Amino acid sequence: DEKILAASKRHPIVPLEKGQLYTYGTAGFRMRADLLEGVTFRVGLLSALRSRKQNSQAIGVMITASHNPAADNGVKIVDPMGEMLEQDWERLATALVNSPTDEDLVKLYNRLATDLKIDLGSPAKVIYGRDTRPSGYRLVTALADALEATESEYVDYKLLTTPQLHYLVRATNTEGNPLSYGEVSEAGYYKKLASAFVRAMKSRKIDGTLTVDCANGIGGPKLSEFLKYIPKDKVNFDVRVVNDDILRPEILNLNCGADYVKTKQRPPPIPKLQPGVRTCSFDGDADRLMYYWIDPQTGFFMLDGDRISSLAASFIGELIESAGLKDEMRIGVVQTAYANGASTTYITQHLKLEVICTPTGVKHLHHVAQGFDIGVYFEANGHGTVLFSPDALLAFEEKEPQSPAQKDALDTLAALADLINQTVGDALSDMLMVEVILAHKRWTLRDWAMTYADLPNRLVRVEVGNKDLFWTTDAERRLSHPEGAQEEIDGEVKKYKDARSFARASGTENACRVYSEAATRYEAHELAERVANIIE
Ligand code: NG1
Ligand code: ZN
Repeated sequence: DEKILAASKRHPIVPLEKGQLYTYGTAGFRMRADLLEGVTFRVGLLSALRSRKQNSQAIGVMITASHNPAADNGVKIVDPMGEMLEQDWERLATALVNSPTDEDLVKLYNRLATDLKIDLGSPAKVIYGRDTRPSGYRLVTALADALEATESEYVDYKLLTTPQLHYLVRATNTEGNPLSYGEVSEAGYYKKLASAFVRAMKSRKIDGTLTVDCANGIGGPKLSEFLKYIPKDKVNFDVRVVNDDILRPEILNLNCGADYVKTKQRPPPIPKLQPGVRTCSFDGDADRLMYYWIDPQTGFFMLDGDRISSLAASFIGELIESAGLKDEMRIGVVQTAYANGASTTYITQHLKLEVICTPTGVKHLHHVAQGFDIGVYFEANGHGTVLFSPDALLAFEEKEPQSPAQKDALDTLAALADLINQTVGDALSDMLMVEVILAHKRWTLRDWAMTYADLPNRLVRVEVGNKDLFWTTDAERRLSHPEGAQEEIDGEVKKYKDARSFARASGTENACRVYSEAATRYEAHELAERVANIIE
């Protein structure tokens, strides 16, 4: 206790304004970096408890604020199989971090150990990494102090993308067993992806150059490193890495990256995008992906998370059919209320696949996707992945192919299951998946874009006095509180053809968001304004 107390005094928590709490939200604790040192120390204490509770398996801690500005940072915990922290423990994280004094902190730490029957004498292991933010170094020092004080073993992987840390956690905990996820090293991650990429391509050709905008974040150097692992004689993958300057931290996510492209609906101004060039953007910690190009005839066109999701679902659906596994495999797509209605219609009516809608936040989507043999999930913002069940993996390995075409389909499915990050959305892995699919289908981005036409839509942020007054039901598509608000929204929606609109409190900002879709751009905008007026 004395060690923890002394260490805690070196990393004091900054008191927030009266009535405000630090909260473990969808992305862990995320805020201005200068508030985070004490928070990170306390997260270190919790991760040590979590490891001891999970039979001494390794727990991950990632220091990143993703697509947020350079002055922010964040800290989140990764569970043993590389998944997000179990929801019940988010409450514990919030409680521990908000302990008013160092003494209260130690008391609560011990109480949690007693209540949860955690043996503080058992071994604990925590592994961690950080993105390129300059504040990250100070934060991992606080984290290491907590791990020293709790006598936990730890490994500092230094600079990593968020999905790499998730990979390393799972690889660490499956090392040497039949379900091994891969070599426990950053190189192991590259080797696994490169080998799966080559197998999935199987001498198919990739057309032209792919330009990758790395948001001036950690994705830049990691992508360049990965490219060295691709055998040039097996795959012709011509990549141009841009916005990969991590030496000037102030330009991280500035006028570039997946979030910029999605919210501004335009390409980064630098480097100037030439018409016809296939391009994609990562976000600052490389877990989100957006594809786009400038069509010489029609201008800028963006392929977001909904498009990646429907592309993956359509391709995997076809492979399952060719592999003769259609009757055994349940394929499903998981979306949130922000998915464009046209994508949902395309997946259900054209691809004839099941779609489930969940609340915002990838942990919800991930959880539902695990219920399928093959579960495809993406948020419209480009964060997502495809999950394969143990039964699906076994079928790809063990089914006796009846024809060369069937064998090819089974091999491609097995390669995809290795290529696609099974722990969390991963921009690098998702990008390779998209490249594989386009090469197999011999599609350009234009062909991909032709699959369906998005409904005109609008997303607005609305400042409200108290966002906690807004309660939702039906996967956030309807308001149950304040009373009468939903009836008013319904009244407005009814006035438009093919329209849909909903309002909800943001989980990451102090505001509400209103989303609307309608038959024309003008109507979608007008409807959003009207619903925003109801909420204000
Ligand atoms: P909130 O602030 O709860 O709307 C946003 C994104 C989510 C998700 C989280 C975490 C939108 C509309 N919402 O959530 O998709 O990614 O941030 O990063 O894009
Ligand atoms: Zn991110």
